Amino acid sequence: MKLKDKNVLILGLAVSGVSTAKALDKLGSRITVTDMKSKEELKEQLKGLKDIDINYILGSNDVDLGNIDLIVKSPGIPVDVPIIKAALEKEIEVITDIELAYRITNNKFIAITGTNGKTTTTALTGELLKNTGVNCHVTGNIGVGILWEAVNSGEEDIFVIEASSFQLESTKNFKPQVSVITNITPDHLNWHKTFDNYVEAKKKVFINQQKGEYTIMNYDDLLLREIGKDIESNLIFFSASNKLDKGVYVDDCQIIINDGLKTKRIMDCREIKIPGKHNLENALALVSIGWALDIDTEVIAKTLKEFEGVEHRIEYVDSISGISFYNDSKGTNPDASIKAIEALKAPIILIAGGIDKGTGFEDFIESFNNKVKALILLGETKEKIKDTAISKGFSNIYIVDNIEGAVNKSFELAVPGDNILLSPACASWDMFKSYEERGKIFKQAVKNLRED
Ligand code: UMA
Repeated sequence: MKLKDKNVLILGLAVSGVSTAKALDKLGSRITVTDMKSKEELKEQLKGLKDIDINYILGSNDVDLGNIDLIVKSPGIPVDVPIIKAALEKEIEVITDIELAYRITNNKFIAITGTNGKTTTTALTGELLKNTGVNCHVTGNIGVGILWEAVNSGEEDIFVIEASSFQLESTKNFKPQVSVITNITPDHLNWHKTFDNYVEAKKKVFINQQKGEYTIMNYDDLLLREIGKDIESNLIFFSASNKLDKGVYVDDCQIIINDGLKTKRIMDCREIKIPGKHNLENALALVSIGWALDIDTEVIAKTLKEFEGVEHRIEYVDSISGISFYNDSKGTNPDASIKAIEALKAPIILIAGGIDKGTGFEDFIESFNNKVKALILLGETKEKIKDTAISKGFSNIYIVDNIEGAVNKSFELAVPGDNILLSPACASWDMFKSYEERGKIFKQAVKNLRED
């Protein structure tokens, strides 16, 4: 795609916007940047772009679209904001950064999406490729924004993308060599409006794929099993609970690849370092990716034996007076937090709450299943979660103002042998810049507790 001298509008100047601006500058575009935030609020971002010639419209998204050829929107901006509606009326194309990265490179893309497990599976895939000696970029919904990496990549590099539903929603030609959907449960309903819209966005990860490309999906997710019926590319199912006639599955704790004619044992699943059933599913997704890419199965097994997990995902932090702390700030929806509760031993003191994404908390509370002995709540959803918990008969609940208060309260309630788990079941944006910031503040609070 030719971008030299094109008038490109970057909508949103946060992580993705900065990366997009630097990349478009390198490609010779004429850049306009708009963000609702003021110059003062965007001080840091502007500092990083000071050497680039950019026409800024800050403090509102009130842009004259007259000469704009293309809009690259930040993933978090919903598609129904006035400026996007106006652009679409004028038939100006609106895309996200992963679509543009796909258009400007000839590299191989592996795109991983799903409600949960996508960060871990993406990180695992990055490790797998590194272990085979391939130069890869682990990016997308994680990291510094894909476009700056795209304009600085080598021809043979592989892009391993954690693709969010927000990013996928505004793709058109995007076609990875390998796509993965780990699972789909309700999330981001405040943004997508309906579960169907959310599912449709996720499906865009494979929608352009054809024979010769691979789509990998979780057979144990009934919705994905159904979606798999209409797929044109090579479909690989993986399953933690069912023996498959063709696919990747577990039999008597052994991970098996069945190509339809013969089976091959890959490893004992007890050798996987990262804990929990959900991580077994992530491991099976990885084995499927390795199979699709024809990677030596010993390298796949080695990767799973060595990988220690990602920061903020059921991350062990410390143990003080026999009480262990786990940071699962990446538990940004009920399903993710249910998996964290399942993965840890009882008794658990759970810290939860954050922004309201429109999902219910019934299943989340039901998953406590006598494992959670106390619930500490903060953030926008604290009352909503509290009401749901009480309606389900769970009443040992404490409301706090911030993470430090939550850590102190949980420690006060704990006895040796307890696990204190931050797994909010909600996104962080009501109180923090990101789940990473929330997790780091949690870890700092635990550190302060130790020092006290
Ligand atoms: N803005 C406007 N007009 C609007 C709305 C917002 O100008 O109408 C501006 C805001 O003032 C802000 C910018 O747009 O400055 C926000 O853009 P953004 O929300 O897309 O944030 P980025 O920092 O660019 O981060 C995005 C992803 N964020 C979201 O999708 C919400 C990051 O994923 C991603 O790492 C980054 O791009 C790099 O690609 C984070 C995330 O939380 C981790 N993702 C969600 C999740 O995992 O659940 C999907």
